[in-house]
Amino acid sequence: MPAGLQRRHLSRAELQDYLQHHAGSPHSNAQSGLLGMLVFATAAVDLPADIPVQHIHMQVLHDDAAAAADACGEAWYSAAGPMQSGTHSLPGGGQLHFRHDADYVFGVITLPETQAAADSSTGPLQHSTDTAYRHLFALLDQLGFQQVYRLWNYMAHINDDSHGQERYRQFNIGRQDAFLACQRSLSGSLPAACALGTATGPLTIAFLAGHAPAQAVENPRQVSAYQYPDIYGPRSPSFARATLLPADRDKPQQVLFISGTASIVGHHTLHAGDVVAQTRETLANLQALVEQSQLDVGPPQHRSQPLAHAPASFSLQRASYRVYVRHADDMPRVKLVMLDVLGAGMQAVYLQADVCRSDLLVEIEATLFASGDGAAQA
Ligand code: 3EB
Repeated sequence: MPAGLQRRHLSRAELQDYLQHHAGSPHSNAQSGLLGMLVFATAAVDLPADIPVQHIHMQVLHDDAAAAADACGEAWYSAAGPMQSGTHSLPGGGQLHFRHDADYVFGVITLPETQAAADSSTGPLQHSTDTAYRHLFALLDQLGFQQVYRLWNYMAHINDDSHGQERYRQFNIGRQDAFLACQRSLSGSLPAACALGTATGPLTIAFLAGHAPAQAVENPRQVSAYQYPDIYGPRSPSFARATLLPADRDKPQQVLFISGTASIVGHHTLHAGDVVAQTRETLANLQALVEQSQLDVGPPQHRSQPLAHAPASFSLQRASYRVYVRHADDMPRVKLVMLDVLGAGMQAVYLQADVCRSDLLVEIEATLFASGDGAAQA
């Protein structure tokens, strides 16, 4: 296996095969390099005993409606020696599963929203989010992995109101409180992230962290999310538009983790009600981010200029995309734009999800490896 971090798309057949062989039993080969997985499926999933799996209750969308009841996933691998797994019980019936080698840690927190806050005006989602993030940061401190590259946040009914506040805004308050309590930066150097709504399921947060310093990348077309004005909620979202994991001697590839990206320019939603125009605007944002990441590579004194001999470059054509579509019926139109802009070779998975502003119809996230071998496609 090549050095460094690897990502692999898992088809429904590969997922079933994997889960059948490993459900409930310890992973047969502790050296296989598997850090953990994300699984998108509306059906129940038999979780393996010692591999962290984030199960997201979302419908996978196809052009062909007959291919309903589907599932897919994404697996993360590293090759830096023996793996170790662990599980912590969290208050309120939650769990934190993690697995790491010498270089990277992947983990999944699942926390039912049953926990009552001491202050009864605070909703359970805000309280659970705060609890989840505090435990996440405590684990990273304990294991000594200080660089968080990517966070995946999923919660039910993201656009519903409760306790006088939209649930996504409650999530943002809980997240920011935990960042503050754990002395984490609220601007500049933040992890890439996504935050999506499901129809059902507990709050679930997956994370990928490591030792190698990553660089946060912001989008020149957008106000940084952590600087959003308070018309979008009393606390701004704590994430960077992307993170860049530079190449080094042991890890010859750069990796670009692009956060959930939508039809937002400045801080405004553009093209309300027009899913095709929103998809095109989102792809323009992704293009701007990839260009910005090339400027951000290299020693600080060169950062305002593209590197003359950057080791490799990212290509939107070779990225792996996850496309969250609010209305399942919109999927074929969104896919046509993706094909039109990116070409027939593009790799994307489409899911039905609620996006965190009710006027957003689509959100796209992407992972890019600067050379071909890190982005093995199934
Ligand atoms: C946006 O640009 C769209 O709260 O972690 C995208 C990615 C979005 C991450 C988060 C939210 C988050 O504001 C929403």
